[in-house]
Amino acid sequence: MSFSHAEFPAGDGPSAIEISDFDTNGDPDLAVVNPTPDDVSVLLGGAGTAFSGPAPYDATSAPADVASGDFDGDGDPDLAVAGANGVAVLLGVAGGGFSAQTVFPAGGAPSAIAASDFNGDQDPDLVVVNRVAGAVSVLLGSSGGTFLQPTSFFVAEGGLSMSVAVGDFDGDGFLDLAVANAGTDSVSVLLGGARGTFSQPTSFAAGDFPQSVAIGDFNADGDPDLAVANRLSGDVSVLLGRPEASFSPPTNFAAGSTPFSVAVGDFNGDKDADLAVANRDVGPSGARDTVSILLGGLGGSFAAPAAHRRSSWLRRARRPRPAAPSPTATRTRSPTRATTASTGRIRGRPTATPTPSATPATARTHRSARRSGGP
Ligand SMILES: [Ca+2]
Ligand SMILES: [Ca+2]
Ligand SMILES: [Ca+2]
Ligand SMILES: [Ca+2]
Repeated sequence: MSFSHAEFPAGDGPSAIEISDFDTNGDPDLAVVNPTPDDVSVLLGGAGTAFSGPAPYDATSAPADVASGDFDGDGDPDLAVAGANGVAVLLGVAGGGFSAQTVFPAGGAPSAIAASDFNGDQDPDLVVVNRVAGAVSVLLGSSGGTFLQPTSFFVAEGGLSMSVAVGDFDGDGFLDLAVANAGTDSVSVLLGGARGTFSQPTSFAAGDFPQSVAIGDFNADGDPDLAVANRLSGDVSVLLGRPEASFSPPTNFAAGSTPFSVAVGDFNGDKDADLAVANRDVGPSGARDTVSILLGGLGGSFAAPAAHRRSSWLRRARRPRPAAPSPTATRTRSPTRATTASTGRIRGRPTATPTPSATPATARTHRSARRSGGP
C-alpha cells in the first residue's frame, strides 16, 4: 500500500480540516482553519483531484477547529468554527460560498468542536470542548441556523481537554461523547440522554498527553472502540468497547514522534479499520512532519506504522502541480443526513468504508463519528 502526494495552498498556519460538499456538486470540498489571520479557508473540489481556492472567510478570533452541518436546513452545508470568542457560524450559500459569521457564546477556551443532533429534533447541535475548564459546552440548534445558550457538562478536573468524538457507546440511541484529556492522561466518556443532556463522566486511562480521539470498531464486534493519539508517548492507545459503555485498558501502538491527530478509515480496502496519525514537527528535535498509517488486523491489533513524509514549510506554499495525483478523500457525507456505517452502532464518518478512502494528512478525527441526523 502506498499514498501519492499533492499539495494545495490553504491559508496561513492551517490547524484543522473538515470535509463536506459545500457546493453540492458531488465532489468533496475542504474547509481549513487558519489561526493566524483568524479565518477559515474553503477549497472547492473540482474534476479529478484539483482544488480551487483557498477562499478565506473571517471566523471568530484564534479559530481552533471547524465542523460542518446544515444548520439552517436549506440544503447547503454550513460551518461552525470554534475560537477564542465562541463559535462562529457561517451559513453556506449556493455555489459553495458563505455568509458573514455570526458568533455564539460557547464557554471558555474552545479547543475542539463537533456537530450532531443530540436531542433528536433534526436540528444539528454543537458540542465544544472547553480546554481549561475541563468541560464541554453543548449548543442546541434552533431555527434559521441559530444556537441556544450553551449548557456546560463536566469532563475532568484539570483535564486540559483537547478533542471530542461522538458515538453511541451504550447502544441506547442517544449520542455519547468521548473526550481526550491531555492533563489527566485519560479519555472521558459522557453518556447522552434525552434533550441533549449528558451524564457525569467515566474516565479511562490512555497514554501520555492524549491530544486526539477517534471512534472505530477495530475488533469488528459491533461495539464502538476508541483510538487516542498520545502526543508525548508517541503512540496511539486503542481502548476496545464493551457492553454498557465501558472500555478495555489501553493497548498502545507506536506512531510518529509527536502525534497530534488520529483518523479512522479503511486504507487498504480489507474492511478492517485502519488508523492515520498526523505527527507534528515541534521544533529542532529532529522530529519530522509525518503521517503514520497503522493497518488494522485481527482482534483490534495494528501493524507497525508506515511513515509518510509531510511537506516542509517551504513546500507547503508551493503551487500544486497540475498533473500530480492528490490525496483526495473519496467519500464525504451530506451534513443533512445521518449516515449509517457498516459497523452497527457507529454512525457518521466512514469508520469502516470498504473503499480505499483517506482523509488528508491533517484530518482531525475527533469528528470521526460526527453526524447530523436524529438518533
Ligand atoms: Ca445551510
Ligand atoms: Ca438538535
Ligand atoms: Ca448512548
Ligand atoms: Ca469493537
